[in-house]
Amino acid sequence: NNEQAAAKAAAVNADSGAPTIFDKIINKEIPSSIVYEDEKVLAFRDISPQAPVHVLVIPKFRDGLTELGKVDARHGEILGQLLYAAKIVAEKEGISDGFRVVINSGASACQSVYHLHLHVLGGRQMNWPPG
Ligand code: IU
Repeated sequence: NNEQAAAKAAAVNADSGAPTIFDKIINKEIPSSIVYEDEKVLAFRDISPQAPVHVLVIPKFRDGLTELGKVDARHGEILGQLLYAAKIVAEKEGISDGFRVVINSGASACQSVYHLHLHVLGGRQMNWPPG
């Protein structure tokens, strides 16, 4: 089924430390629909949206930020900046009244790109529990 296929794909892509496609998006070598950008953070529309609004928020400098399960104390400031950027994105997208922020960390959470990212989802009723 879909869930198993996603889990398998995530496992295959498990963190190798290699650069990811997000570096190309940051460097604008690959076009993306940017929603918000500052010195340290980039937010762009997910290529495969799971809700009317589905934006990814990423650090511009990965610097060990491959997955949430591997960050350490020195990443505290950027982690806060990413979360704050998610709030700005929600405001810009007009979903401040209700939205969800998701971080998939590791293969069993179906992480597929090993450059830390927050999913900002909204524009429809979100359900609980997530899959
Ligand atoms: P995940 O949490 O690692 O599974 O999320 C990765 C997301 O990156 C996923 O929602 C993809 O649709 C999205 N994405 C993208 O927006 N552009 C790309 O070029 C690639 C993945 I590769």
